[in-house]
Amino acid sequence: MIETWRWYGPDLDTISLSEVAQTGATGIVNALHEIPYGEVWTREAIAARRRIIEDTGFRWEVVESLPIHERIKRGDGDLSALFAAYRQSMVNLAAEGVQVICYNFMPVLDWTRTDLAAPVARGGTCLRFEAYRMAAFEIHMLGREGARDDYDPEVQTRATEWFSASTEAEREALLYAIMAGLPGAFDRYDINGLRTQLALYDGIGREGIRANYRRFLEEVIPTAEEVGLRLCVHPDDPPRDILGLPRVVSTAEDIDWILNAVDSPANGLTLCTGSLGANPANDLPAIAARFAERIHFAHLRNVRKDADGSFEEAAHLDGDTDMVAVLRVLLAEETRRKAQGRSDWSIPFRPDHGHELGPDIGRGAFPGYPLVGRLRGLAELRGVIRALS
Ligand code: CS2
Ligand code: MN
Repeated sequence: MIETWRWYGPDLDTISLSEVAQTGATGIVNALHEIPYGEVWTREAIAARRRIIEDTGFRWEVVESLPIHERIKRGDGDLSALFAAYRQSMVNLAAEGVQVICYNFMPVLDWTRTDLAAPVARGGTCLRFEAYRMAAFEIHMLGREGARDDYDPEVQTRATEWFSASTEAEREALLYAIMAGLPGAFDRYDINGLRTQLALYDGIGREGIRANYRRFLEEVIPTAEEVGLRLCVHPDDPPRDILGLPRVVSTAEDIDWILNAVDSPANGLTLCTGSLGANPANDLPAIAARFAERIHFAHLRNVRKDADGSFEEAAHLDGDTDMVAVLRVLLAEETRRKAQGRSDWSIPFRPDHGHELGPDIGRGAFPGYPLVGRLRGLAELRGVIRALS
């Protein structure tokens, strides 16, 4: 397995590549976050970033993400220029030697949490999704019609209690946490902005989003095949509908649909054990085994779930997912690829999120992306991999 580290680039990340080098990771996961969604990543811009990465002794293993414009997800209007731009960025990345592209197909928001610094029992903080806080946001702050139907009466009662007692600052913090999932160059909405974005999805429905997704795959996968790229979709986080938006990358059935919509090795999966793991129906070792051939990238992270749909990010080997079993599946897949004579048999993975620990606190890393917390995760995973190999 190739040990990688997500780095947000020279302008956005507070962690330097020389610090990343000390973690032992050899690969970098990076994106040109400064380029607005829908615009071409030029060969020059990619080459400049690549030089920075390679000059510090790393390889740029994976792009995360090459973002998909909301209009593509909504199937809105003439999309030919957007598809052409996406393909051109892919061609430019391939020309610069980057072979794996991670993306997601979540409408409006990327990952969603209600607490960015929830306390962990022995100290440090983690990201947490609290059902009643999400309910408070949707029902009392956003005023989304139908939101009540998504929550148990008990959760609704707690939501009302929280909201009635909350200060302006606490509500602001909740909005900020919910909007925090999109680091880099992105739109961060206020309540009205979010309402507007949600309204644009009115009437599209699950089948509509799936149709738009199929169209995207049909537009880009042939190019990926031509230039030797592997695309890999990142699952929804959390893996269920939120804010009334249908999500189509949440379960084994969804993944099966996607991989068959355009049946090509270039159409693959980012196995994010943390995202998928937040849905009790998702059996991670089973999902890893079922789709092993198409896993081009792994995000390894663990979650601990509560009965009401809340969950928090546990340490990498704790939580509800059997990480050792997942790694056993991935290592077996590598052996299979090697036996086929593939030169790209080794699967890149990264510790996807970590707790803020000790010196991380107050350092201002992107939520989920501190130095020490991720180093702890990487080191634990490295130990499991070494032992299983
Ligand atoms: C990441 C996602 O921080 C995370 O949880 O795994 O934000 C991921 O980068 C995107 O969904 C991929 O497009
Ligand atoms: Mn992930």
